[in-house]
Amino acid sequence: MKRTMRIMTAVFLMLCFVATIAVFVVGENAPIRIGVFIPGRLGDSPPYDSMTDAVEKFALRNDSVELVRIFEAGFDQALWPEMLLTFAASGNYDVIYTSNEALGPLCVEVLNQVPDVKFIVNDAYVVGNDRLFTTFFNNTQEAYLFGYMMGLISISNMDNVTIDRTVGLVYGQHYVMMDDMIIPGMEAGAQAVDPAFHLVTAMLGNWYDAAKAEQLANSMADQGVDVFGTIAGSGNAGVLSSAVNKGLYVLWYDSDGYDKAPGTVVCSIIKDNGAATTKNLENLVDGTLAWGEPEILGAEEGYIYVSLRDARYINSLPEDVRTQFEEMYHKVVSGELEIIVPQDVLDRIDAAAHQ
Ligand code: RBF
Repeated sequence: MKRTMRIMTAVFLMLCFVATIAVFVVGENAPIRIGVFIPGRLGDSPPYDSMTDAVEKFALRNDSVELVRIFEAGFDQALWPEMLLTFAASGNYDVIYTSNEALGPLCVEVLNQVPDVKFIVNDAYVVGNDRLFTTFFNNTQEAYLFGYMMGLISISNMDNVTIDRTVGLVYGQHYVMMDDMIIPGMEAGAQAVDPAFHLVTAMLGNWYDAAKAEQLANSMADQGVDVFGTIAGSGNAGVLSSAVNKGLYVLWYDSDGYDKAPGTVVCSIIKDNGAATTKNLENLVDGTLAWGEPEILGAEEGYIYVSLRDARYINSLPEDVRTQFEEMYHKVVSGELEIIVPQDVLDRIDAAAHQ
């Protein structure tokens, strides 16, 4: 009898031990392993930098995720499909976080080949894949606010502005969001100040050549451009130096750029990639991320904004410019002036992932 009891106790203890190990190894407490795939380089690309910062911070304060690796794929886009496939197929990640419109279709291709991985992609829009979540921002709205501020500065009494109704944008490459949202949105914003405004654009052809970007900005200045936008990754530095040398102005797209060139960068229109990334990770951990159902975030939801109380903004711009801008800004934030993402644009971005 005593012996039977001892055997039963031993078996019971062993079962407890095995169960504990099992919970520890494969149980609910195993952290979600995250990989970050940067289609480009970190350091000068606002959407990638803010996304990565947010993932890093989230992983630091949250035991339920583990940031395994941040991989910079570099600027040769021909290599991205193979790099993304290898990254995903390594088996090291449960969820891969990445960004930009071109990555939506690339992730779908990888999902068809690698069964156990999921993707979250900022700045992309793909409907209906239950292992893919995309967050899209209302860039038409952001660009409209940007263009409106460009126009106001260009007709202001600030130093060195020209009489031409001309503002300029240097951008990295063609893609749907650039061609059908950012460029037309920016021009519409400037034309809301004065219909005579014209947005001069120049494509850099890559996301890194600052010397070429400077030349492009210089020749724009020769055409009467006095306010620049620059959406060119590491190329942005070239636009900045052109504007600094000529005493002209730059508005910063997506992130806080005032300190890059005080007095030259006179306004930053923020797109809060970091907040969106944090929210997505919270939903991932809670199990509430709406896989397959893209979301669109804009100024009404607080994801596109200008810090109106920032001393660097206040000190960089005359009061009348700020007053006029803020009137328009409040209309956009409150939804009184509705600037929506055209459905045909969304459909085209989505369609690229379903070919
Ligand atoms: N934006 C950057 O700031 N740096 C980049 O290296 C960069 N590479 C891009 C590559 C492709 C193929 C595409 C479609 C977009 C890229 N963007 C890049 C643009 C980015 O996704 C976003 O549209 C802009 O930064 C405006 O928010």
